[in-house]
Amino acid sequence: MAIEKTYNMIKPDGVKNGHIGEIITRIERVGLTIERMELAMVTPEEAQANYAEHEGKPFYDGLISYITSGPVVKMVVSGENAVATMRKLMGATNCAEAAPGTIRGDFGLTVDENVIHGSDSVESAEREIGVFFGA
Ligand code: DAT
Ligand code: MG
Repeated sequence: MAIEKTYNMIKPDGVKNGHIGEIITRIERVGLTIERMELAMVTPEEAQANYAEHEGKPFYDGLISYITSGPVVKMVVSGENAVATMRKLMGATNCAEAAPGTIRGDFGLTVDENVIHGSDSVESAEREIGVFFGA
């Protein structure tokens, strides 16, 4: 058991399609705590830093232009096993494969507009929180 922090972000399609409230409800309902939250545009610099591991992949340019295309909701979420718990709530990367009842399964249809971002480890979370909220 471990109290962790994770970085989550409701992506431009989630904001545009009006799912902010429902997603926040799911995070609170499971018992996690939203420590910080801000509606903002992602800058190209932040996008490149967040997705550095995907540079050079065929979907990279589309990913950067999508994530910078409209406002997002940036969040620091904390609680017991927060990283894995948020990944479970999010569902599989491709919305078409994400189970019903998950955020991606319920609010998206494709892999390139998949509603929400979540850190994949405690180490990634620390780095991503630094990118989006500063040290
Ligand atoms: P996750 O967001 O589940 O951690 P990831 O880190 O592998 O997934 O990829 C980051 C984002 O890149 C993902 O949320 C959507 C996009 N992406 C991943 N694979 C893709 C693909 N094959 N085609 C288009 N976009 C993709
Ligand atoms: Mg990832």
